[in-house]
Amino acid sequence: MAVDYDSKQYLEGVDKYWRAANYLSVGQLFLRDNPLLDRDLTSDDVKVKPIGHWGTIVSQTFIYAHLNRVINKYDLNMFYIEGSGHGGQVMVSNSYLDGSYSDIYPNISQDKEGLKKLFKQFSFPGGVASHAAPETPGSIHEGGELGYSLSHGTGAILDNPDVIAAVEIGDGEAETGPLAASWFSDKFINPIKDGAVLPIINMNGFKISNPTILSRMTDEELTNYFKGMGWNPKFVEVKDPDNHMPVHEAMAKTMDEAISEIKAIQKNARENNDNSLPNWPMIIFRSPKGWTGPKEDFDGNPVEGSFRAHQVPLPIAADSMEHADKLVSWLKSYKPEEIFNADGTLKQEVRDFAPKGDKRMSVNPITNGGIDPKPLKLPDYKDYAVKVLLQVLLKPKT
Ligand SMILES: Cc1ncc(C[n+]2csc(CCOP(=O)(O)OP(=O)(O)O)c2C)c(N)n1
Repeated sequence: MAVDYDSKQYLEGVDKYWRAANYLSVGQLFLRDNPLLDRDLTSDDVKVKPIGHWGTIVSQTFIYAHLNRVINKYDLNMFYIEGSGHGGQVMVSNSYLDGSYSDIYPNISQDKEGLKKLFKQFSFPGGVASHAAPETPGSIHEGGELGYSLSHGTGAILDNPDVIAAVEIGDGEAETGPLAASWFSDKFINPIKDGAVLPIINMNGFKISNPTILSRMTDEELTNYFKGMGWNPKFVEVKDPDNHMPVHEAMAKTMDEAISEIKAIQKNARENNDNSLPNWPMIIFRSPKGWTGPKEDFDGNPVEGSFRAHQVPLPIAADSMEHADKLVSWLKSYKPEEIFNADGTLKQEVRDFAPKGDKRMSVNPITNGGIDPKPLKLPDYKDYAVKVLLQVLLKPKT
């Protein structure tokens, strides 16, 4: 039966996948045991020192789930770049959901024991980095030093006409010199022989503790700014943080438009041998920092939609369990009973939603040495040895 990728039912599947990625991401931040919360949470279940980032996560998992939808709908060859690389859980959670994480690291199995290890290893001594790191499936971009996401995405699609780089860019990252300059990377993209980049600004309003410049600009100002640099911005906004379906509908429609525009640009260029520079689509996604997380801290200060969401948003740890019930209710808000079977395996419909094989962004060949990897053409370094030194060393003793 043909799948209707625009139906309410399909978008509910996108929502479930998104909730699954969010559950895994919060679990990685705080837990070292009891991954399914099937018994009361004790201090032995919680990390001694949770370290990592929260604020960027949920907007990115939302983007990622919708990229999976368009990969499925249009059979795209796409990979993901996480500009705000510090949300390391995003790519780990998504590659666990699509199965590639367990393929690559079989000890992180698709069951309760694997979930426990997945959670424990994150940002933990001897475990995995809290940034998108070289060991993260699908990662070609570390992100620790903000600013290079768009250049890396553009570099990877040159001479790869079928590939789309979906590049998530933080509005804080967008203030770095390298990122601000890299909007002009579109001038190097030949629509006939290169692929495409789809920049998606994760506009959550904050760069750690300060508001961002882009978030203070109106839609009209942003449109003029980006149009001038050769882009065609489209806006998606979370108007009510607790009402998710309208945002799914808006993002699905906007992603469809963006993919149609990329396809139309490439079709025209390739059929008419037209290598003139088009305005490529991009998406500006406004959402609260720390979306779906705790609304307030224990002193009543706002967390969701504020700078307080940037890193670990609640002071819960093995030796600080007083408010641990807040962590449990936060995790349960993602409805884990709809995501996991009792043994910790993923429900079939969650598995089914993920793209298959190399269509998974976590194992796109681009992110693993390239589509057609060839050794670098390097000169023989010995030809460049400093001869004067050699003469001294080789000079026979008299
Ligand atoms: C070049 C550089 N400058 C500063 C930092 C420190 N830093 C880490 S995260 C961050 C804020 C990033 O904000 P944004 O890109 O909007 O990401 P998000 O809000 O999604 O976390 C900053 C300034 C950095 N990592 N790299």
